[in-house]
Formats: sequence, C-alpha cells, structure tokens
Amino acid sequence: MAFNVPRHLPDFGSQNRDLEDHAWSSLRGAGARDKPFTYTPSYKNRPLWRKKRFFGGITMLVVFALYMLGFWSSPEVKSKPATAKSAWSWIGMSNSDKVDWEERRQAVVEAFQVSWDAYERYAWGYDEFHPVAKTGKNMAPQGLGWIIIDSLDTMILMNQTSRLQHARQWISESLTWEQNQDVSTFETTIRMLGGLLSAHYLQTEFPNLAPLEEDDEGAAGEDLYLEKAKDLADRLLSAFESPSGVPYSSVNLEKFKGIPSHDDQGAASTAEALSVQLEFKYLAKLTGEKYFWDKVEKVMEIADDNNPRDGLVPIYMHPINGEFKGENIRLGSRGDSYYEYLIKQYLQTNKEEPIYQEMWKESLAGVRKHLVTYTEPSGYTIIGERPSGLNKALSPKMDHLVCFYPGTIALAVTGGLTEAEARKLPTWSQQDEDDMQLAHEITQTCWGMYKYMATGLAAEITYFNIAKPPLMDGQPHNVPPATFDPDPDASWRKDFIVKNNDQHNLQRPETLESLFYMWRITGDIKYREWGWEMFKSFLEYEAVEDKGGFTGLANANTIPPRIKDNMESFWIAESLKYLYLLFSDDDLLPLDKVVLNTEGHPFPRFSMGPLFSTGWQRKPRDANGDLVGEPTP
Ligand code: DMJ
Repeated sequence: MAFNVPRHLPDFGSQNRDLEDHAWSSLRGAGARDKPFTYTPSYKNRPLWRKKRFFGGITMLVVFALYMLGFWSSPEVKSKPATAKSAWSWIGMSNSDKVDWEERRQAVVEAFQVSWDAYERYAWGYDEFHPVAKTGKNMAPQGLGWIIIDSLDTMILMNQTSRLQHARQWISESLTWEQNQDVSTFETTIRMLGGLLSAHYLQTEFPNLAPLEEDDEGAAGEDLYLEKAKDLADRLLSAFESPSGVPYSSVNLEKFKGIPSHDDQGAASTAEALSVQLEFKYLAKLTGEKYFWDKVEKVMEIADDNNPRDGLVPIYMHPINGEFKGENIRLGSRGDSYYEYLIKQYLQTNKEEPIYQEMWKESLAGVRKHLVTYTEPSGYTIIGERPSGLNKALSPKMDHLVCFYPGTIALAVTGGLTEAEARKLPTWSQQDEDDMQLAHEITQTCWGMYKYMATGLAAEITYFNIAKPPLMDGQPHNVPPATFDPDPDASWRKDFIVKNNDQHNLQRPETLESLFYMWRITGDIKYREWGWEMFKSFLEYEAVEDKGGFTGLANANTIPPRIKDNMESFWIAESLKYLYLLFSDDDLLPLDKVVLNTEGHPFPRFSMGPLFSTGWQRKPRDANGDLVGEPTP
C-alpha cells in the first residue's frame, strides 16, 4: 500500500499557533521594542545570565523542547478527549465473565452501526467524515462515494439491509464517474473498484445477506455494482497508457487520461503499480474483457524483468521507462502490497499461475536474508528497512503497515487451509514450519506495538533497539516473554521506541488483518483475545460522544489522547470487517475459497478457463539470480 499520510505537523493558522505566537511574540516583541541594532556598553558588559538574549535563547529552547514533546497540538487536533465511558455506553455487552464470541461479534456490529449512522447523519454522501466537527468533505465536485462504496461489503456481511438500501440508492441516483477530477489510480482501484466488485460478488453469492427488495434502487434486472465498476475501470485503465505500461499515479476520470505523479520525478509507488492486479483480473473474468487482464499483467512482467535482487523491489517505478527508481527497500508504505499481491494472485486463479508463488517465495527468502532482525534486550522479531539499498545499513523501523505481513505469510504457507489440515499434506516442509514460526513472531511484535502505547493503540511507526551489527535471521537471540508485562518499568519496553512525530493512530487495520488470518489458520485463541483487547481500546479512546462515530488519534501515547478528527473509510472497510470476521465462525468467507484485496474486499477464487492464461514467462536466471546473458546491474 502506498498511501502516505502526511506527518503530524503544527498548523500555524490554528489555535495552537496562537499559543506559539504568544510565546514567540513575547520574545520578538521584546526585541522590537528594546533591542537596538547595537548594544549599549552597559548591556554588553553584563554577565551572560543577565542578558536578555540569554533568556531569549533559553526560552526558545524550552519552546522548541515543548513542541518536540507534543505540547502544542496540530491543526486537526481537538483537545476534547473521546475517552469518557459515556462515549461508548451504547454497547450492549453483558457483565458475565464468560467469554461469548457471538456477543463480542455483535458488539462489533454495534460499533459499525454507530460509525455508519453518524456518517449518515452528519456527512452523508461526502468522501471524508470528521466526526468531532460533525462535517464532511468531498474529494471530487460531486463526491466519489469514498466511504459509501468502501463500506458496502461490510454491510452485506453484517446483514445491514436498510443501511445497504440507502447506500444503493445513493450509488444509483448520485454517483457519477463523469467528473473532471484527478484521482489516485491505486486508491481508487483498491477502494472503489474493489468495493463495488466485492459487493457484486457477495450479493450474487449470498443473496440472503442484506437481501435486495423488489423496489430497491437499481434492483430490477440491473447489476448496479458491476455497471459502476466497469465504467470506473475503463477510466482507470487510461493510467496504463504510459510509454512502458507501468501505470501513472493518477487519472483524470472525465478525460480518461493518466497523469504522472507531481512528485518523485513522475515515478509511481511500486506498491501502487503492482497491487491493482486482483481487481482488474476479477473484472476481466466477470466481463470477459481480456484487456483488463493484459494491462495489469504486463506490469508484473516489467517489474520482474528489472530482476529485483532477492525478490525485493525498490519503492518507486518509472512509468516512462519501466525501471525501478532508487534503492529504498521496505515492506511499509509504497512497498507493502506488492508482496501481498504476489501470493494472492497465485491463490486467486486457483494456483494455476505458479509464477507468482515462485516470486512470493523468492521475496520471502529475501526478507529473511536482508530485513529480519531481533530486538534487544528481549529478542522480538522485526522486519526492518534498507533505505539506501541492500548493501547499506538496516534501519530498525517498522511502519504499522508492515503488520499485514505475518497473516499473509500464514496464508501463503497453507493456501487458506487450517494449519492442521496443511500439516497432513505430503508437501508440508521444514520451510513451512519455519515460515509459520516467523508469522507467529511478527504477529507478537505487532501486538507489542499496541501494548507499548498508553491508549493500547499502535503508533503509525515504531522503531526498535537492535544489536550493532544487527543479528540476522536465525542467529541466536533472546526469546521474548509470551506476554507483555503491564509494569511501566518492564524490561520488554526497552526494545520499543516511538518518536513524537509517529504517535498517531489512524484506525489502521493491518494487525487486525493478521490476527484474523492467524486465528483462522492456527486456531490459537490468543489471536482472538488480542483482537478483543484492541477493539476495547478503540472503544475507549476513539469513540466520539453521543454516538458520533469513531475518530483517529493525533497522539495515541497520551491519556487523554489528542484527536485527529477523521474517520477513515478503511475503519469500516477493513478494521471493523476484520474484527467481525475474527469473531465469526470459520465458514463465513472460507479462506480457501476467497482472496481479500488489500482494502479487505473479498473476491472469489476462480479458474482461468479458456479465455485467460499467464501471458508471460520469467527470464532465465543463473545460480546467483542474475539474468542469463545480461550484465549484472
Ligand atoms: C488501506 O487503504 C489498505 O490496506 C492499503 O493497502 C494500506 N493502507 C490502508 C490501510 O492502512
């Protein structure tokens, strides 16, 4: 995934600026009135501690230190905490000590209903929802249905018939892609195209979930979701009309025109270019239009022809020449879903395209070789970054985004079977054993990111203490404790570092996603319990008063937290959906029958049939992994 959220910076137009202005103007003001261009001799001769500039300097340092400590909040931050128990007293839980997963699942449904109803009340039809201000905002003149479409399949799974009817009515009557608006190729594909396609799939496959009524908008013989999806996809496809075939970052919807990124010398994020394949391939299968398939498949070939070392891709790609740009390698922003879509493409077409499993395996071996290390003193397993290339230093930094990875590893090992079933297969290997172990370890680290924070909600980015030089995969290291001791002085806390600018929590789903896969695949109840703990933290710190929805946090490491006043569309599309699935029975979306796209939208697996086939082959490599007959880069 590649959506980079702007860092938490002070807005010098807000009330916070007033505070800061006050501090600064008392300095500046004093200078303007009192400070001549040259100092009087008497002033000059004063001892240092009696000089105004000494105090000025000290004050500036204090102001700076207070700012760094997060003393002044950022623009979008409201000081009103969402922490009062009354903010979520609507939840209908019994006081019984007995764990009842059905009751917990219903609590998630209630959280969804409160989120949706608040959006409906205050921001209906808008693309953004600011639940504290109780306002909405559009990303295009007539809106894109950003929240409505991203929520469709969650509503179907939760059987929310009347709410779904309202959403369909809006899509039928108000949604148009005919707007002179540039949109992100990737985000619009995974959220809007993905949302419509999964709604189409669920509605067709499970007609009894949130059933359509005769008089529903768009119901009579019309495939509303698929029609809107096809119209959108035709427009998005113009992104691929670049000299190389690598998609441009943006598209103008009305003009059917791809637009290069305004930053990064026009380069696209690698994750953006290489994780739109599930959506377009499913659409190709549904419509029989092969060009959808061919366009996205071509990008896979271009990437692989670059021969990324050990299967690890730099995070930018040029639409002009199809080459990678720079050497920054990471599984966080701009890199993540490339890896996810390798294994999911293999699974989507019923394992008929082994080329993608091969690339996945190569990349996982590369991750072990270059990015896996262990923390000190406790020995947690982390996946670091190589910001300057594989020959340069490992940075012990993990975006929360990386937490999709352990669940995806487990999915890759078993193909969606339970671990118990997969172990009975003759193909089960020591490598599978090791990969499952890695998945367990990284999931625990991601859970630690939550436990480390005052609110129990993970920061956007966590750093770790590691040895110098870093321990590499498999080297002896301490075994971390199974649980996180709540003592504020507990030793495990020394392994984790959260910087002031990284303390925001945007309601991201990745750890919940992995908990869902780990629970389904291993059956280890602790993953469900961790999910429940996380859900309670969301209730405690992100619920807005008066059933006002849920908001992200600008600082999740202080109580009360500072609020960011935004309810992300993936809060409903992913975080609440993964919680719901985590607490549901395993036969709801069986993992060996579906693939979920990177926005949490389920698609069916299918056979390619006569119309489709893998239209490319990997170039031959030698024993070192270099392309045969081509110079080593
Ligand atoms: C979502 O839009 C998708 O999961 C994407 O791949 C990653 N970023 C957000 C959620 O964090």
